[in-house]
Amino acid sequence: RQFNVAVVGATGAVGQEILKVLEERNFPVRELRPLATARSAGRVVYFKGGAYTVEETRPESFEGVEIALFAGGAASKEFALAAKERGALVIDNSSAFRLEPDVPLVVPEVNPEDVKWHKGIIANPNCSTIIMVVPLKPIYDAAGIKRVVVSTYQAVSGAGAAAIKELEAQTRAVLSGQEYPPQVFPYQIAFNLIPHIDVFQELDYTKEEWKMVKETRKIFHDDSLSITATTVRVPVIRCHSESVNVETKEKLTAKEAREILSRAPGVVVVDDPAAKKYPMPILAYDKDEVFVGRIRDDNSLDKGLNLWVVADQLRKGAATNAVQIAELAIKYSCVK
Ligand code: 11C
Repeated sequence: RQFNVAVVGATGAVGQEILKVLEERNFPVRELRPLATARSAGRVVYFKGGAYTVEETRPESFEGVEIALFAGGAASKEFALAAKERGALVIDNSSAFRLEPDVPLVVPEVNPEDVKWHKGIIANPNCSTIIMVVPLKPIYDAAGIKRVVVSTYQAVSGAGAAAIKELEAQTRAVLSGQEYPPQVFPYQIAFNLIPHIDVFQELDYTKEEWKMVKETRKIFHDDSLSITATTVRVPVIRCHSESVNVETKEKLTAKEAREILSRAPGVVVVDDPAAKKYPMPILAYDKDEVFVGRIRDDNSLDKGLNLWVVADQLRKGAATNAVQIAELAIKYSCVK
């Protein structure tokens, strides 16, 4: 069976990646409908050798659409329900529906079965959450998890295509001694770090930090999981990195964790300090796997591990995870 597929936000950083992933995985597309805001309508995108003119997203755009992949942003709140009402299965990469009780929040390596109870919308988690939970899952299953302390090093492309331009242009400007006032970020990002992603909320944590806490609990169906996060923007174009400290319920040595992780789906262990092998953004670029290294026993805890995790957040953190969800929905026969 083939499907009529809409991609909403097709010209953005995530939308472009969705088109690429659909093509690479030979997703069964009968008809492709690339959609975007009025500002981007008329632009041309490419899929399987064909050129497609992007149309402005309207409620009627979803007539006959069976799967609607929303890249994220304001379009989800505006059009996801219109797509759902017209019978499309919405796979949504925005934060609009992730914590709604009747919307599954899915990472296929962690909670694939949750796809089965969807009521028209399945949410794709935040990129930093996805990248963390893929390697946490095998540890959770082997030893239980009591607490996670995570600090992120997030690439500018997480904030969209305009943010990439800002880092590139600002880096050139700073190197030539010129001013380049920040537009996307609150401060200069070139040659800097900004410990502030999304808006500040309760207890002075940012929304990005709360996403990592609340989404992880929902994906694991475990409200007892203690998680605390600090999320930081770094001057890297693509691929998020995370320092993850895990306190397990049962003892799991670094050696055991390395073995378990090297067999885990979606994970590649790169961990050979003597040979200077560890994950880095330049290694994870354009890859679908989550790379894990620097796996160590926590010297300060009896049952603790340290991990260094890197993944291409536009792929596994967004586009690939969304397309994998669509593939699962087809496999479980839950697309109308
Ligand atoms: C960032 N994680 O890197 C954000 C982008 O909730 O899907 C994704 C925001 C989201 O800025």
